[in-house]
Amino acid sequence: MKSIIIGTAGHIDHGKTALVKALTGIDADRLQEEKKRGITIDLGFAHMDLSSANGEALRLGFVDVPGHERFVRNMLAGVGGIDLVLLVIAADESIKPQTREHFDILQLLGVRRGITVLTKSDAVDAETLEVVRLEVEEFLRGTFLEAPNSPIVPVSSLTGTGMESLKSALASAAAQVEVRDSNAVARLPIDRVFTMKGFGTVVTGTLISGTIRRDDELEVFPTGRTVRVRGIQVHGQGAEAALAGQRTALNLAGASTEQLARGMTLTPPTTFNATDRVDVKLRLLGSAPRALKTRARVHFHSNTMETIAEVVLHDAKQVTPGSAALARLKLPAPALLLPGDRFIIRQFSPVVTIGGGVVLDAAAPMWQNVSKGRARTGRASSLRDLAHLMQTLESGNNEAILGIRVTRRGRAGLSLAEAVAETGWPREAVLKLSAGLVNQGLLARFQDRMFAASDFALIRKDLINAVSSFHVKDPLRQGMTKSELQDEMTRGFGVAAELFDAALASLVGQRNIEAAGDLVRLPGHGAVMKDEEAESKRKIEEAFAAAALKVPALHEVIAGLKIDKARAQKIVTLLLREKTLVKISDELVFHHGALDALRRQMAAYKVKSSKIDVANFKELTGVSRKYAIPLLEYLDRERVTRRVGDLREIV
Ligand SMILES: Nc1nc2c(ncn2[C@@H]2O[C@H](COP(=O)(O)OP(=O)(O)OP(=O)(O)O)[C@@H](O)[C@H]2O)c(=O)[nH]1
Ligand SMILES: [Mg+2]
Repeated sequence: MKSIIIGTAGHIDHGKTALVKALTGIDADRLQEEKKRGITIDLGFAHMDLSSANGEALRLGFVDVPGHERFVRNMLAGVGGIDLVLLVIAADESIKPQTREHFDILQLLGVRRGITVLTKSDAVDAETLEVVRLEVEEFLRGTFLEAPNSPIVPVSSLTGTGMESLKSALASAAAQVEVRDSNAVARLPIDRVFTMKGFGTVVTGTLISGTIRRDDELEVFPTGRTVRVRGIQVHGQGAEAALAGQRTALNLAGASTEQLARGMTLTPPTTFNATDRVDVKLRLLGSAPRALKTRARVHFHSNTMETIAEVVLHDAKQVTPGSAALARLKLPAPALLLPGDRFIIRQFSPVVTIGGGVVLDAAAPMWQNVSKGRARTGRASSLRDLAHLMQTLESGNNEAILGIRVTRRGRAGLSLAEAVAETGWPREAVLKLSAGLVNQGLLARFQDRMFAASDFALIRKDLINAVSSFHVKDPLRQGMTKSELQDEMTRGFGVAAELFDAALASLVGQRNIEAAGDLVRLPGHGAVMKDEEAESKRKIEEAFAAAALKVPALHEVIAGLKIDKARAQKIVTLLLREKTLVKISDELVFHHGALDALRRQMAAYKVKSSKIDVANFKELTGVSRKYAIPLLEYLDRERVTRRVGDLREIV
């Protein structure tokens, strides 16, 4: 059975609630105060079954909204999830302020279908009814409710006149409504919270996408609490699952009514992130009293949520009435918003509806990162990037949107889970789009992370460059370690390990780079040491080994070699890195064998005495004071000895 949500809209007292009752038999005014005052204050709900002309069974859920100008915010919490609208205009009053305001809101929210109902037809004569109909036709010209696509149906809820034509108009409009995607990620904006005797906490809302099943765990946004679905009712009847487009009541475990409120949203756990900044396309109504300046604060309404937002215009200082702009909205606290979400803005004071728009990006980068990973040539170029980004996000071309979302992450890439969180698309949909882009050579995917193909190509070049310049700088080493190479690449910007590993593996696979154990090098750089250098290396090592603790001055050793000083210095550095030689002070370098022998001497001495002074040390080792002091300090550092006054304790 197809489920459709129908919202009412229109000026106060024009007969919305009476119409819903005439159709469904249900009085949607459920509050005592509403009954007492005869007006609707908060949202009301009703439902009915209908079959369409072709026999399809339809389940219609009604959201009845208040018309009073003071309760527009309640109206806004109700119209977020509707599929079609009944625009209610009383024949005896025609178009009034909230007729206009509600209709503006419907258009800004992108409602695409509806029926205009002229109520109270019994209260006017045929001539007046005709005049009002003409006025209304004029009012609706060029909009989604333009006749004859959307009919104008005169009715009387009092006498029942016109109800049958309204039902058949409803059935044909409902048949045209596209079914919402129940395979998408579930999202239930909460519009009511209450306790039910014997059940506990109950929340209701219109399930705007996905499916919720009994026993599902859900995350509450923005609080982060986890709740469990104990029971489900759809349109007032027990159900195993609620599907997108259905009025849904959930009996929840894990939260009390105080911990839940209208405006919160339920989703599968750890799927989405709340955000306090969104990039949007914003339209200011032609009827807005004044231009909207950048940095202005407005009331912000989306789905059932309401908050305050600061509007920062991307490409202008102000938006004039009737025009549109790209903007970033800053929220005082994080909220769950996704691309495609519609919103309404109302002037801060006095509170009137001035515009609305659509969220393009709820994972909007911070300003300073707008052109992350690329050379910034100032705000102008980042604005161009941004305009391009926004155009793509607005285009509805999901492949291009995924492409741009991946590309802007540069070498950090975008994981499948992050893509789901940014877009609200199910993982399978992301996988499919990503496979298409990989086939076209635009993206590369390594494990669960996607990268722009151009970034993959660039990092391969950078890897080769880094290894070649390593060979130039350090010609005597066989290669650089993978972690040195990774550090070199990561300097400055984050590089995902998946990208580094894949790029290196592909270079090794194509023999652009050679891997030997943990070392990587350019092919042919394995044994680069020339004979002369190898001989010099051996000479240096031998000179130090032979000298034991009475080491020669480094410059003397170097002077005795055939090669130039700079090369010799490199060889010494190499020997130090290999730990063949050990530097114990700026002046003194020893062969590691000599130092090992010294440790053994100290261990042997300890048998005789656990303490040693400088004089005894000189005697034991045969070195002068110039060597003894640095050597003892070295032994202290190595914790072979411990200094106690003038003595050393051997530990
Ligand atoms: N004669 C006549 N009166 C009607 C008709 N529909 C509604 N009324 C009366 O108009 C008054 C307002 O009707 P409601 O249905 O409460 O109006 P509403 O649009 O829901 O008002 P709010 O929710 O407060 O905006 C009530 O006294 C109704 O009895 C109709 O078709 N004919
Ligand atoms: Mg009402």
